[in-house]
Amino acid sequence: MTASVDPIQLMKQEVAKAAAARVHSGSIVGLGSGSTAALMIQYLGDRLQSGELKDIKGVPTSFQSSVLAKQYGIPLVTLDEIEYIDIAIDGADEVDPQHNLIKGGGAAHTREKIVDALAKEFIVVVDSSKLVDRLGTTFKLPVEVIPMAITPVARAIEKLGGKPELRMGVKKAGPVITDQGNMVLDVKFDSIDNPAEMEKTINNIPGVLENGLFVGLTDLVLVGEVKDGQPIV
Ligand code: ABF
Repeated sequence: MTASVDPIQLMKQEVAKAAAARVHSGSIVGLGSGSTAALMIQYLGDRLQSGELKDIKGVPTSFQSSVLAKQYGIPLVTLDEIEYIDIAIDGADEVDPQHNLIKGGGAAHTREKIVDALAKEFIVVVDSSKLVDRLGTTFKLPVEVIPMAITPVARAIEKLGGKPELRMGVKKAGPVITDQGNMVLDVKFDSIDNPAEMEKTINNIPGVLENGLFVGLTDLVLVGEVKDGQPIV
């Protein structure tokens, strides 16, 4: 009996492979988070192992991506040791027609934004379900908040028209805690008409560390889809 392979998983693999193929020897690479970026890290490791790719260094966007990089033999550097990042490859939760993003489904958007914004080339890897006409339609906006400020920040967000919910962890045993030791509010807005303005307005609330709107940062979006049971990029 042949085990059937999930076409969505196959498609993620194809997108991740296409992105990893764009990395050149000698590059400093921002290593994104999430399941698609995880596959990309694995393919970078494969290319290093086969000798096709040499001398790359990774800058992780999360604890998850640093663990994977170590597992697949990608040497890591910190931002204190480098002057620039050549290319960053990361996933997203929503992508609008201008290639603005909502990120943060994995609560890693603060580090992701630092790394992705420093890259000369920022490539986003998604499946076609992430493409939306307007940000905020299918996904709530993640906002990382310093714990002592969670209540005033939630009130300030309600005044902006948002409905914040504290993100809870597995089995709702407690709140999700980010790599920085903070909490996440997931905010439903009726619509995010001006993502650039919303990004700044939310980040201006005292106690907010970073929100998941990534505006004007994306250079290329690689989109995977499944057509007639076959994955394509
Ligand atoms: C990270 O992983 C996040 O910013 C985004 O929330 C998520 C996307 O994950 P996946 O590729 O698993 O859909 O990039």
